[in-house]
Amino acid sequence: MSATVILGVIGSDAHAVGITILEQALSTAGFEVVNLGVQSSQQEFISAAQAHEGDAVLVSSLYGHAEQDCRGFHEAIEDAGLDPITYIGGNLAVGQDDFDRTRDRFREMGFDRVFDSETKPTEAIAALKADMNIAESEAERARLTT
Ligand code: B12
Repeated sequence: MSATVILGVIGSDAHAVGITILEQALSTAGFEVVNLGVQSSQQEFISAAQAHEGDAVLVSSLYGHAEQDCRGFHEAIEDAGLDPITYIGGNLAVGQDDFDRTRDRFREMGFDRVFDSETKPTEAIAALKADMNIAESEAERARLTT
């Protein structure tokens, strides 16, 4: 498997731990990971997706300003002639928001999947494999669900 995933924390957000864990888990699962790190702009995600032919773009946001930071992101991706799978995850709203509403909002903005801050890396990996039609062995499937 050689699917390439672009990963980063968008906007002015400096929370680094989640994407570090995600990077390690995705690499271990066999993905090529380009980790942009924290405080990455929309354009940095797009340039990396172009340069590395990214199959998926994973955006992380913890500090509550994801909606502002992601405004126009999917339009810019389309303008760049790209069509990657896009996920966003983390603490996406300020305070104790109703996550169903948050998910709907980010789905409307164009994200293929939206994950809350309780998401385990195994869930993201399983979703990527499903969306990329990457077959999992029975043993791997069992490992991912434990
Ligand atoms: C550590 C921490 C900090 C550290 C960050 C250090 C660093 N270098 O990373 C410091 C002290 C710098 C910090 C600063 C701030 N923080 Co802070 N921080 C935290 C804290 C305590 C833990 C975050 C963490 O590392 N979690 C551990 C990792 C493993 O989990 P995670 O990040 O959630 O990631 C997992 C999942 O969310 C998911 N995931 C994440 N992204 C993605 C993306 C995809 C695509 C997928 C599939 C999954 C996924 O997978 C990850 C692995 O399981 C949280 C509270 C909390 N308990 O979450 C607050 C918290 C995130 N911080 C918060 C705030 C408000 C701030 C500040 C604005 C505070 C301030 N007024 O200055 C600043 C922001 C600075 C900035 N520019 O970003 C708030 C956000 C509130 C909101 N969203 O409504 C929180 C929730 C605290 C709170 N309860 O109020 N913070």
